[in-house]
Amino acid sequence: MAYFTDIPKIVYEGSKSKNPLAFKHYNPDEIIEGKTMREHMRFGAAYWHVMRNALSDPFGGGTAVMPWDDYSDSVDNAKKRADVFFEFLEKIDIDYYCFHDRDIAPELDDFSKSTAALNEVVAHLGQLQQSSGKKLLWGTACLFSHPRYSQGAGTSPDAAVFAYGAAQVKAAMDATHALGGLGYTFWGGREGYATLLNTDMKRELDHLAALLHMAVDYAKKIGYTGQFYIEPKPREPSTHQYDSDSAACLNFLREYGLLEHFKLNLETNHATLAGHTMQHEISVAMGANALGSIDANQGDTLLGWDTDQFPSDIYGTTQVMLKVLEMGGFTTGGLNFDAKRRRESHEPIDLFYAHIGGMDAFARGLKVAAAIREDGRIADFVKSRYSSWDEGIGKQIEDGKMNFDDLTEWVKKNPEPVVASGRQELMENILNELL
Ligand code: XLS
Ligand code: NI
Ligand code: NI
Repeated sequence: MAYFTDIPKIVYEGSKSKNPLAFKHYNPDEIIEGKTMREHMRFGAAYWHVMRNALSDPFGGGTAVMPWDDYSDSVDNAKKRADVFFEFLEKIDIDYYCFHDRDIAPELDDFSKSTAALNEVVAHLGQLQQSSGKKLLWGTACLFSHPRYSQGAGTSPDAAVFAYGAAQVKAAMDATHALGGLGYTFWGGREGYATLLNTDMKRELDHLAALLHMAVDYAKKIGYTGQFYIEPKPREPSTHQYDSDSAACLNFLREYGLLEHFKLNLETNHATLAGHTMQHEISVAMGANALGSIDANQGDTLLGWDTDQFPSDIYGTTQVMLKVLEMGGFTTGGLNFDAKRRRESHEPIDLFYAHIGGMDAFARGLKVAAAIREDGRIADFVKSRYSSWDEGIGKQIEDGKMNFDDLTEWVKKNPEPVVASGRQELMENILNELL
């Protein structure tokens, strides 16, 4: 049964179109820097936000109208939701999706029953993927909603909870593998602490690393070759989360010998919560060759929490796409809309408006980023700003040929340095000129 019968397949109509159900900038077949927009973006939809987010907030219950859902924990209901989700993917023209185990299938009253339900829904999703050509960008296990995880999963003080979490990850990895998932993500929702008065931080971190090592070993065992990701976030729900930002994640992965097995899945709103720009988070990850995938959303600077809004800020999408182009594009990753409608946007059609807006915002970002690269003035300025390192004393320092004594001698023989302007305003002017 079709649910979005009144909604046509969303197509590109160009920037003059006033049709709210059309792309104004996302033209999937348009070639930019030698690749189609579709290939650049690799858009994904988040099962949890599209199908399972009732749009509640701490002050009130859900508002979302979901006529297809009977709100039961039956496998049939779960399968019906999957059908509706694939109808949505088809109409919005999004090629990839992401899920948590507990979004796609119900958590029942014991582990084996939950896993059996998961496997049944996975078989159904496999058929839907087969007939539609849609692909799984990444899967993950929800190790933060159930009360057993209230004090963490991999970092729980209770070893029995760790064991449960590990078994759940194993089942979610099996599901991801069965569906040909390109990646598997760990977002440690409650892998952190509320107070150090009751916490053995070092021990918890050792345990988290042990969980990730077990996942790497299990992937080898079953022949799963997808990419593992960690998704940083500084807080919420935990007061302090161990994977707080790109730098903290990279340090953790290095310390525990995991860096070769993991990349980062970076989310814009999490960067904001960490007090960084997304561009900063991406740059840190790229410095370690560890940018894997992106959870595309944005926060609201007037609210201090993870509002998961659809991206509409074209400065933001431009900066993300500049970095993605600089990296040479995604390999396993993509732009997954980890974004939800506002509580007030409760009608099913709002799902379409929301994703159309996000896709168009990224399409504009891509076009502006490509224009900035073609224009070349910003890149030329950066190159010339560092040109003192290309020869003479700079080159010798970079080549490791200088020590403190050599540099002291050099300073004595040379005039006082005269630093050139950083030209921030000029750079901003050029960006705005091309926007
Ligand atoms: C929550 C996270 C979550 C992860 C997947 O803030 O963004 O949605 O992406 O567990
Ligand atoms: Ni996310
Ligand atoms: Ni988030």
